[in-house]
Amino acid sequence: MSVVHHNWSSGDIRKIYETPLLELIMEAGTVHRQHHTTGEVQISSLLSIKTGGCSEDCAYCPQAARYNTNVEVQPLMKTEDVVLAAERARAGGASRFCMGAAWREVRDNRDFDRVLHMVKAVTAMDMEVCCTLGMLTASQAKKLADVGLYAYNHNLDTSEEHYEQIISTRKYEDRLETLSNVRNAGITVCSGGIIGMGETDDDRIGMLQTLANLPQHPESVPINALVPVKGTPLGERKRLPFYELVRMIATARIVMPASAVRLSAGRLELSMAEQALCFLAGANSIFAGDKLLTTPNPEFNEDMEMFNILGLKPKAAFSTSLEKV
Ligand code: SAM
Ligand code: DTB
Ligand code: SF4
Repeated sequence: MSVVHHNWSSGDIRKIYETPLLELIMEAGTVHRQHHTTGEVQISSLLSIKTGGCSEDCAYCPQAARYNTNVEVQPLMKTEDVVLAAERARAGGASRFCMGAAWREVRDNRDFDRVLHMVKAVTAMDMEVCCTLGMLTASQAKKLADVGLYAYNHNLDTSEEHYEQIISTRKYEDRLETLSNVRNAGITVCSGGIIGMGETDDDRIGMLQTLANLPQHPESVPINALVPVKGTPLGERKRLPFYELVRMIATARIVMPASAVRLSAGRLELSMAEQALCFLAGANSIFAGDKLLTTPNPEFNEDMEMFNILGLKPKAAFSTSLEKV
């Protein structure tokens, strides 16, 4: 039985990461079966509640105001419309609903009050509600916890060393501080990253090491393949080779055995067989719906067909892994 621990050395993780691929997938699959119900994959739904016009300079992001992309700026949505979108998502089998805002940080203003109402309303629908709103203070995290927020997404995105090549308008420490504010408020943590941004294997290993050595593992670890968007500094990057994605998923599964590992952005380019390998390697969640935040995602019906063919069952809300972290 693999044990959840928090003192990973980079050498330990490198050894796992460098295991021959099929062997690695099998090892990750074994760990997965020890901690999770196999064949269950959570369907999460994403909604961009405030789009574009962001002041940050994240090199991958189509929503940064400074890059010339086709994203149309949209102000904060109305609560009723968010609830309608959550109802549609739930009817399609989603048990988690994630609301994203293109903000650098949360401000204590009327928009935040509206988000608190949205969280309350969707939580009352018995879904795991997740928000990703940028940096949070301890008191803002507490307000979100008080209205019942289940999870907060805040990605480390890459290693501390590579971070400044990707974002200059905030520091890695700022990210870690928000994660600790979220944890201390009693909200579950969702944090992962993006691969395919020109990082080295050491950067990937470093990011996993930081996540796996947090005092408590994030309950949820999204692994995104970069979606290159024209107009962003990373818009001309070549697509990430699939075998690097599956290697990253398998390594994340082994170092954080009880966490949900989410096969996130970048699924549009993957065949069903490739996604099946990701599920064997321990991925147990996808974002479904034909749009992520601003970029396309596979058609809902295609995903349902994949679930049927592979014999996957959508995971219910709030069911935890077989061993608590
Ligand atoms: N503004 C908030 C923040 O940055 O934390 C929340 C929204 S932001 C769009 C959420 C995450 O989406 C980012 O941390 C990044 O990991 C992911 N993301 C954004 N653009 C992406 C892209 N082109 N490809 C893959 N992932 C992307
Ligand atoms: C995460 O790690 N991936 C999701 C979610 N958390 C918020 C977002 C992916 C966004 C991809 C680019 C876009 O659609 O704008
Ligand atoms: Fe803004 Fe978030 Fe995009 Fe960075 S990733 S530019 S903070 S919306």
